[in-house]
Amino acid sequence: MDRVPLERKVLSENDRIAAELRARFQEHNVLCLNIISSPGSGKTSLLERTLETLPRHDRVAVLTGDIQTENDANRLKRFLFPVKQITTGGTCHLDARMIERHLADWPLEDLDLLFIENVGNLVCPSSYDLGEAAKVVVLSVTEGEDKPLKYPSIFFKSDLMVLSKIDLLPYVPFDMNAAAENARKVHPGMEIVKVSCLTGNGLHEWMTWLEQRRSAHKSPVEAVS
Ligand SMILES: Nc1nc2c(ncn2[C@@H]2O[C@H](COP(=O)(O)OP(=O)(O)OP(=O)(O)O)[C@@H](O)[C@H]2O)c(=O)[nH]1
Ligand SMILES: [Mg+2]
Repeated sequence: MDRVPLERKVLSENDRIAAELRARFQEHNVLCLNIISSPGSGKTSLLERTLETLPRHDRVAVLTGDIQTENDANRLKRFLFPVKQITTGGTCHLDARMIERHLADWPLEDLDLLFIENVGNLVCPSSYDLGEAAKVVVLSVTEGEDKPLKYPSIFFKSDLMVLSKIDLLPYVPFDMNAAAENARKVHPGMEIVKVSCLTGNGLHEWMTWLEQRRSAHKSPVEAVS
């Protein structure tokens, strides 16, 4: 089969499984967020700071994807929430089948929030729907403010851009306003938070965004009670 029809077939099979996952997340009221960035932008660090802040009784879990190693899962397990590593063995993105397989022994009725940390890559993960309610793209200040223009797909598809490592701003030439402008050229009205996982600056804005998404996601009955 030619490459293009084959790719199309793979993506439509992925979309089918992702639609099933989305329906299951909705049925059980699980908010699923798919966190995407280039390697090393600070996805796991953001999750570490998030899990550290959330109350222990919160029904939160993480699936974290990498090509190799259990490193990220080991970092995140310290916070005592359920965490599983997905090692893709070479694939540059997670797909819906991997999520389905790794959720098989996690009853969704026990969860309210599922974070998926995608494989570090700004390109491939943007084509693979994982059934998430929203994608979140992380861009660190060491990567250059032009990245939303160079990799528009992921910025277009993400609800939120987390500008990370802002503690490094004194040391790198990075124009925050230009980065925001570029992101909003690709995705008008895109929400943006600026954080440092090192100093904790801006994490409050991220947690506020997260809590707003969580309460908007709850069923009307739950939200009232
Ligand atoms: N200065 C600074 N360093 C940070 C910050 N957040 C993360 N880092 C560092 O950046 C490096 C990569 O962070 P990770 O959290 O592992 O990044 P990641 O996106 O999960 O990386 P992959 O999963 O490999 O794609 C580590 O050395 C972190 O300590 C930050 O806010 N400020
Ligand atoms: Mg990571």
